[in-house]
Amino acid sequence: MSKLWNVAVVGATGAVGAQMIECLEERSFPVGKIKYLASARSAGEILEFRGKPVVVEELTHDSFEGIDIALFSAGGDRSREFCPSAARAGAVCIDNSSAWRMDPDVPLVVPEVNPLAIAGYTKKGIIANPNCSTIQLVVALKPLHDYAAIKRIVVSTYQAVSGTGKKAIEELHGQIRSMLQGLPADCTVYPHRIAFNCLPQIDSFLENGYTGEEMKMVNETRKILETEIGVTATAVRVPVFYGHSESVNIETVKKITVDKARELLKSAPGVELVDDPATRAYPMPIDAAGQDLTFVGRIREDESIVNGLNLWVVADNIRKGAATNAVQIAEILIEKYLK
Ligand code: 25A
Ligand code: L14
Repeated sequence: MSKLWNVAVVGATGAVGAQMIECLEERSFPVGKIKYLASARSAGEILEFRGKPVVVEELTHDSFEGIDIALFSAGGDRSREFCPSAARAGAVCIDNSSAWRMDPDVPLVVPEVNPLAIAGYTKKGIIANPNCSTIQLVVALKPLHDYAAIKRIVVSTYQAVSGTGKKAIEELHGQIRSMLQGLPADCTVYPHRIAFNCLPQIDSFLENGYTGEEMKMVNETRKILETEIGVTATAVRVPVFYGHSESVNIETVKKITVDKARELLKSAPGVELVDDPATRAYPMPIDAAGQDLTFVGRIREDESIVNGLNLWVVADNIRKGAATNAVQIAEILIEKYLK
């Protein structure tokens, strides 16, 4: 029998943590011992792994003895504080938060795009999972970039509330229920009502007028594609539960026709082409939810420039945008690097 690995899920009670557990189960990850960690608030709660009960423990600096792989999704502050302890105890951390992504000694990995970067994990014992919006963007653009060399990316996102976690999912449910009864909607997670609305703010505003989410897409895309490509982003929250959508415009060095783009995307890893205007087939969050692929459609030439293309890209933000990507990294790690 092949080797089994001891895995800790940090933030096991959250939206992403729960999906990480499900991905480990679905993908038959060779788990030996499993450990669920969260805040003191959730300690003692009983969750399951492969049908057996697992008690949630409080995350402490001593949580990682004997752990081989630690999947983190409990917010950036916890990752900053606890990834170094986990790494010291010998665990490789795969971190979903933004804490380590731009650290030059931490690889930022999307398995379909830059799997070889994983080798850099030895420097700090940490591998960063990119922002959800960045992951689906680079999965769709990598084959086009390899063929035609992208010079500039203009992206606008339409992001689901699940990205913010469980409380935001509950907030949208609650607001819809209240409004249908003619009652006022409570806003606690977001600064304005999200039900039947769009919020052009994700994360806080920075000095340059962009939001944190927008600048993550700029910086992380460049780090993953290893270029100084021009990237500009507008990130918008929409009243969707699961699945981020993106309107993407690219300018390339070499000409790329719609047919060529379709051909490249048809055989691209992790991509499903859904692009048949005649039958009104295009990617939508209701179809992407629960899936691990990145869906691409609405491919058109940008007729306002010489070499330009428009596309529409949709993926499940909690799966490919977070949990699935992290478990895929763990799969490569045990196959190629850990002994
Ligand atoms: O800082 P970042 O990187 O920007 O990330 C911020 C948040 O974004 C989500 C994730 O939320 C994270 O907290 N996130 C991160 N990466 C993401 C990605 N790639 C991402 N979302 C999408 N894509 P989440 O809801 O998914 O998960 C939160 C988890 O973190 C645990 N946690 C919080 N503080 C902790 C901690 N774990 C250890 N130590 C700490 N100090 C959290 O566990 C959850 O698992 P919990 O025990 O705090 O919460 C369990 C339940 O309690 C509810 N709850 C939360 N806060 C309160 C609360 N109840 C009462 N009072 C509160 N103040 C939660 O709803 C949960 O059900
Ligand atoms: O940086 O609120 O991965 O939708 C992902 C979810 C940032 C917030 C990250 C959201 C987070 C984002």
